[in-house]
Amino acid sequence: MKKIIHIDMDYFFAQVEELDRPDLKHKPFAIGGLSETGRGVLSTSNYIARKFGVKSAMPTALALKKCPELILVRSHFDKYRKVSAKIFEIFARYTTQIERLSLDEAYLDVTDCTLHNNDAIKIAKNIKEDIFRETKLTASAGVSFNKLLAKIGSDLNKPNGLSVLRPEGIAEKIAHFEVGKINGVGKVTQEKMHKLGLRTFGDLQKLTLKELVDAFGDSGVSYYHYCRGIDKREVKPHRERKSLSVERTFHSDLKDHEELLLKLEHCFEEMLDRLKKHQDKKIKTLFVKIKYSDFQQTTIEAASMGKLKFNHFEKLFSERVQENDKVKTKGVRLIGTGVKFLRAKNLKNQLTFWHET
Ligand code: TTP
Ligand code: MG
Repeated sequence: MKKIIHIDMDYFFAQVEELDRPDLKHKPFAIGGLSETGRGVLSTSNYIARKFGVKSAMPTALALKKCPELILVRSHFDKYRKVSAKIFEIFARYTTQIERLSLDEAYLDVTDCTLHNNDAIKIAKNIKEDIFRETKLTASAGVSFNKLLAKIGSDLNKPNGLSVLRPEGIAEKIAHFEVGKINGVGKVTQEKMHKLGLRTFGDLQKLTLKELVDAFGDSGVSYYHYCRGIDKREVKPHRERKSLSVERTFHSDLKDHEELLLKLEHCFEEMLDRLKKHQDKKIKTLFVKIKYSDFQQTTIEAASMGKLKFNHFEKLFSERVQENDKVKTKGVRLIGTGVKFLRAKNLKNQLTFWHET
């Protein structure tokens, strides 16, 4: 049987900000802001603000309605990256089997860890203590025999919690858990389950495999096992994403400069949208990719110049077109914009994490 720990920092961005602003500790506050247009969403909030119904990803304006006293604090990703690097360095003292889920969250497979008599609960306690000693921040941990239950466990008594879910009689023990706790059951699936009268793991346990597959497709197989506390997924040491790009291929080769710029701008807009998920990473390089009608391909790169703007990409493209007129003679079959992220540092133990420049 495997020994898995899931660690998740408590109100992460907000807790980090508290280190520099102890005055915030007893007040409701959130990370995020209002743009000039009155829009903007919160990254997270402290537990005092949560009592008012303030949540991650909530529009700031709505959060202020729920909690007029809410103090808004700007985010400082460099600080969060530094703390994140520290906690992953701590994890690496215990195992090389680390799967990074985000800046503040990871699965650790400690099945082969020789420290603390290979006692997973003691290991989790020690990790939490190391984190607190070295960062002054609290984390919550879940200890169990698979990923699903370790993750559920870390959320059971946040903040500063440690929960253990043992294998004996597990299906009964988890029968009262809400279906939303299942990995991959998001809002949409949750609503679908609710409509079918499925609110808890116990409700799911009453269905046959076939009934679950009929209702939820392939995912139904996972739900069948998850609702009984069975999860065979391995902890996968994380490979850091190195770049992100969006490209378009055309049915007929394009030659018109203005038209190509328009397509390039569409790529850029979609890329901006997809980059929202990667705000924790630093962008090192911008690039434009062109594939000509004869399949010859070229990439034009430049160092990042702060805030991403379309005219940086436009310039890269236009300069290349001026240099050689393949665009006009051959035509273009694919165009795209992309960014490369600051490279993750490769440590002795193969763990990658972010370092500051
Ligand atoms: P979470 O671990 O989901 O939340 P949290 O650490 O703030 O609070 P909890 O105690 O419940 O674990 O996310 C970690 C950080 O990721 C969070 O501090 C801010 C960021 N984040 C966003 O920017 N937007 C989001 O929608 C979410 C969920 C998180
Ligand atoms: Mg967290």
